[in-house]
Amino acid sequence: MSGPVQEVDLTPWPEDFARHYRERGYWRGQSLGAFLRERAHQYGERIALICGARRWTYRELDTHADEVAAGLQALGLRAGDRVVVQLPNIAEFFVVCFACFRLGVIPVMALPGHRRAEIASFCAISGAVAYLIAERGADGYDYRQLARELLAHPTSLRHVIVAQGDAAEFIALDTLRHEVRPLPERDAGEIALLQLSGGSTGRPKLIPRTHDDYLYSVRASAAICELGTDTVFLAVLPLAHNFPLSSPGTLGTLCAGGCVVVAPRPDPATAFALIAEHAVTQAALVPALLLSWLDAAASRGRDALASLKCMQVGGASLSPEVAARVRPTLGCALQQVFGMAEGLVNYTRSGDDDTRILHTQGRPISDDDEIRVVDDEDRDVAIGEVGHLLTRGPYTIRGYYRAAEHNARAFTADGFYRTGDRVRRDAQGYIQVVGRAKDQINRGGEKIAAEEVEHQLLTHPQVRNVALVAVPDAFLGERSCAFVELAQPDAQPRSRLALELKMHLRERGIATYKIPDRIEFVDALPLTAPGKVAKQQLRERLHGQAANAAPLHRSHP
Ligand code: OOB
Repeated sequence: MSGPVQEVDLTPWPEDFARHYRERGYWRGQSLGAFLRERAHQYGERIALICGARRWTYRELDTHADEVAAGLQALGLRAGDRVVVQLPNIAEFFVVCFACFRLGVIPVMALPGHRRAEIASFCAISGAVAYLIAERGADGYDYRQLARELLAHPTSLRHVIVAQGDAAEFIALDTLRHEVRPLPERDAGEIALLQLSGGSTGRPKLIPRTHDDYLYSVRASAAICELGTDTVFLAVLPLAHNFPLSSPGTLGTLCAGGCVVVAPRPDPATAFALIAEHAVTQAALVPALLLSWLDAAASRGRDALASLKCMQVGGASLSPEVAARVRPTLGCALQQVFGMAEGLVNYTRSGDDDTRILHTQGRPISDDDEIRVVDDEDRDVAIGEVGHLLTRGPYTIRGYYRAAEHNARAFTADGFYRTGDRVRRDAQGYIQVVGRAKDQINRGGEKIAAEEVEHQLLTHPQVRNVALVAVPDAFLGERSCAFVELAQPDAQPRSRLALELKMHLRERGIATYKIPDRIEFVDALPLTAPGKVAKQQLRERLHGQAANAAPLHRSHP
C-alpha cells in the first residue's frame, strides 16, 4: 500500500534516461548563469540587447547580472529561494533573470497580464520571498498597487523590488547594484526557473525547468532555426513566456551571438518602426498578432520589413489560409512552432515544402523526444489518425512543482506528459494540431483554464452553476463564453447582472483576458450521465450560432 503522495519540487528523470541524455550531449552540466558568462567571453563587445535608447553589449549584460546578483544576495536572498518576476518588456528582465540564475534563486515567470488572484497563487504555491515588478506596464497599470494588495494579506513575501520607474515605498533595483563577489557555480540539474502552465484545473501549475533541460532546448532550437551572429530578434510577446524566451527566442538569440531588440508593445506601428530601425531578421508571434501585422503590411506596404527573413508563428492554431499570406505580404519565410511550457517544442524546418509549412505544426526538436498519439484508452492509433498527444524527452518535465495529486493524472505511469492536445502525425513525424481535449480556452495564445474562472464565478451569490467554453472567433481564434445558471433567475435584469458578474471577477483580481467575453444565462445547464456539464453541447450551440453569422465576437451585452 502506498501512503499519501509526497509533494516534490522537481520530479527527476529516471537515472537511465538522465544518463542517456548526458551521453547524447543534450545535458552538458552548464548553468544558465555560466552560459551567459561563456557568451560574454565569446561575443564581449557585440550588442546583446537593445531596449529603447539603451544598447548593452554581451559584456555589459554579464556585468549587470553579476551586480544585481550581489545586490539580491546582500538583501538576504539565497539559493533555492523563489522570486515572482512580473515585468513588462524591458531589458531589466534579462538582468534580473540572469542574476537569479547565478545566485540559484528561482524566478517564477509571471506575465504582465496577471493580477492579484494569479500572483497570490504563484506566491502561495512557491512560497516566494520577493516580488519583482516595474512601476507601470505598457498599458499604464500600476504594479505597486498590486504589490500593496498582496502585502495586505499574510504572505511569504519579504521584499518588493521595482526594476523601472518610481519605486515608492519599495526597493529600487538600481540601489541593488553591488560590488561583484564570486559566487559558487550552480548545479545544472537544479531548477533554474518556474514556467507557468496554461492549465485546465482550478489551481495554476508551476513548471520546474532545470538549467540542463532548458539550455538544451535553447541550443537545439537556435540550431534548427539557423540563428547566428547576424540574427536580430524582435521580442514582441511577453518576455517571460516560453515561446519568445526559449523557442529559440531571446535566449536562443543570445546563444547564437545575435542581438535581441525588445519591443515595448506588439502593435504593427511600434514593431514595424523597430524592424526598420534595427534591421530585424526574426520575430515570434501568435496567430492573432500575425493577422494584425498582415493587415498593416497589406495596407501600408512592406518597405519597413525588408530585413525580415523569418516569421515564427505559434502558441495557437494558425489557419493554412493565413499562413499562406505570410510570404507574399511580409516578404519572409514562415516557420510554425507548436510548443508548450512543459517542454516539447516542434518546428517546421526551412527546407520543408510548402504543404508542410502551411499545413503542419512541424516536428520535434530532438531525436529523443518520444511521441505517442493514443485513443481514450491510451492505445496507440495508426499513423495519420487523430488521437491524444503524449510525450516524454530530454526537456519535457516529469511532474509539476508541488502538485503530486495532479501529476498522477497529467503523466502516465511511465512518465509521458499528457499534453491535452489532439493531433495527427504523419510517417515523417510531422504533427498537425487538430483540437484539444483539455478544458482550456486558447484566447489568441493566452490560455484560460475553464475551471479557474468557473470557481471564481461560483463565488457570486447569484451563480448556481456555470460552464466556461470557447467561442470561435475570426481574430483571436477563440473567445470565452460563460453559460450561467442563476440561483434566482428573476431577481434582477440580466443585462445588469452580466455586467455585475464581470465586475465581480475584476474585484476578485483575475487577469483581464480571463474575464468572459460573453455571458449567456440558461435555465439549466445540460448534463452528461455522470452529472457533469455537457460542454460539448454548449460548444455546438455556439458553433450553430457562428454558422448563422451571429456577431459572436461582441462582448455580451
Ligand atoms: C506555448 O506554450 P503554452 O504553455 O502557453 O501553451 C501550450 C499549448 C499547447 O499544449 C497547445 O494547446 C497550444 O498551446 N499551442 C498550439 C500551438 N502552439 C501551442 N496550438 C496549435 N498550434 C500551435 N502552433 O504556447 C508555446 C511554447 C513554446 C513554443 C511555442 C508555443
